[in-house]
Amino acid sequence: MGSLSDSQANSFFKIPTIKFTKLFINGEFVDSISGKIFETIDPRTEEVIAEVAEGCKEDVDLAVKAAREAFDFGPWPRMPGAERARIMMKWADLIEENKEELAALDTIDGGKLFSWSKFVDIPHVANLLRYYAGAADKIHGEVLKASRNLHAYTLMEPIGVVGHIIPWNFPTNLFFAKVAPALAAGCTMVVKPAEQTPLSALFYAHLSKKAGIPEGVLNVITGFGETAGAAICSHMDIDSVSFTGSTETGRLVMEAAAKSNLKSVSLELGGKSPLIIFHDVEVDKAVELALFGALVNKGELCMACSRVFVQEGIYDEFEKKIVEKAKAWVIGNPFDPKVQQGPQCDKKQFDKVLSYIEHGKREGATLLTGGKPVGEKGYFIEPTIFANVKEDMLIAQDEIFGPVMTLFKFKTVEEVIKIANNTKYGLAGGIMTKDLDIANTVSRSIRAGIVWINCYFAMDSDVPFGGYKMSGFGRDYGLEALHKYLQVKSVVTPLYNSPW
Ligand code: TXE
Repeated sequence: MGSLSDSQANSFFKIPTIKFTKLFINGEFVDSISGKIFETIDPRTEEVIAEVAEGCKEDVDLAVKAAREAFDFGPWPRMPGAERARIMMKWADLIEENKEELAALDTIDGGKLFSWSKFVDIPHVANLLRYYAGAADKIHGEVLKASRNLHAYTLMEPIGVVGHIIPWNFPTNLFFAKVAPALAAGCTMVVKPAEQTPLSALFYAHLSKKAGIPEGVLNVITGFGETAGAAICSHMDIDSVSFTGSTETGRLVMEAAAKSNLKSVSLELGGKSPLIIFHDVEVDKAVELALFGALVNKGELCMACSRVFVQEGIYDEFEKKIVEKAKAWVIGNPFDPKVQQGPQCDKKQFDKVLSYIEHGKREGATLLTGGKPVGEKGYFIEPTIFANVKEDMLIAQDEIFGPVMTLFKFKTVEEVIKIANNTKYGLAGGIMTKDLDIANTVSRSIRAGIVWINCYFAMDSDVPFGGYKMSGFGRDYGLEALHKYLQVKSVVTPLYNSPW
């Protein structure tokens, strides 16, 4: 149990006492077997928020055992879909009832804007639960018109025990992007939140019990990637792993799956997404959208438009206006409703972003604004914009994952498509134009899992999301995600008087 010191409390919000810091296994909060704990740090202040149980391989084994029992013998996979839906809906209601406290946990743990967590993320995940609850009693196969006098049909069955590995940039959204469809499918699961942001996942586990999710169905193991995360990926009794994180770790996840029981894997990895702005748009609108797409969640967003391409006719005006706006961007305490950008999630990310900024300067890109840390304490970084960026520079190729935008000037449609696709990633892309033909041509040409036209980062429960190329494979959201947690069984019987 931990609580925030007075220095961490602030005038905008009374920060709640941290109630849940233990592992959640088989419906109970328990210490880790080793008794080990780790500290979770407030990125606003660099102070310790709480000590959290550190789960390792042995704890993962226990959690998987509980999930396996619940899958093989428990009620969850066997219950009518409508009953699973009822419980999921109840969970959604409980989440909304506790939205202030939950939002505060993500803000102190990860530096997210409190208002965004409270008014965007939490209502969104409650609706995501309801969306998948609505699907839980509509999971069915097909009757097949088989030849050779056979009657054949398919059953859609839950894939089994699943492992979910969650990153720290969207601890709430990504928890439910994985847990909600898996629950609807009838799976049981072990979730490992990121070590930087373990607190809200434990609160969600508590509410899941209150909602009536049976013991063993949802287990949460807080801990580190190299131990608890790796144990999930190589576990012989986990049937599928859904991972969101870095491309490097994604490789390790796949490797561990291949070397253990060939569990199925889905990976949602990094990005270096382009936003392409054509000269027929209103410049002020384009500036707003580009800043939003690049700086939302302090740039800790896998689909951030970290590369912005502007057509030459409006480039100069765009550059001038975006620099003015970026300079006026409000950085500070994420509980303050006026603040637009809180701290980076942790010291590692803070250092990573600053080192890319230094690299960009050394590579010869022009630093138009930003580039420096803000304040004495906490992991705050100025919104940073580089111009005169060459497409092969590191800052144009690597995922920086911070408030850093690279700006490019282009002339033709053909030219911009080529440069926009010159990346190993393929997560998202954006286009701004009033020209329908251009919008349709460019959206088909961008090699990415989602393309936004005249908007950016517009997510919806029903819209699948995931990567092309080294941004991964498999989709979260939409009915696509439900299918990750299902497998097809074909059932075949002979017809009367057939040769069988
Ligand atoms: O990621 P990791 P990190 C990108 C972003 C960021 C970089 C590094 O560019 O700067 O990755 O972040 C767990 N087996 N993204 O180091 O390591 C880990 O505990 C199993 C993009 O934090 O991928 C955490 O729960 N699991 C991204 C999760 O993986 C392991 C979001 C993510 O951590 C593991 C986050 C292992 N061997 C980072 N090692 C996005 N796509 O949104 C670590 N983990």
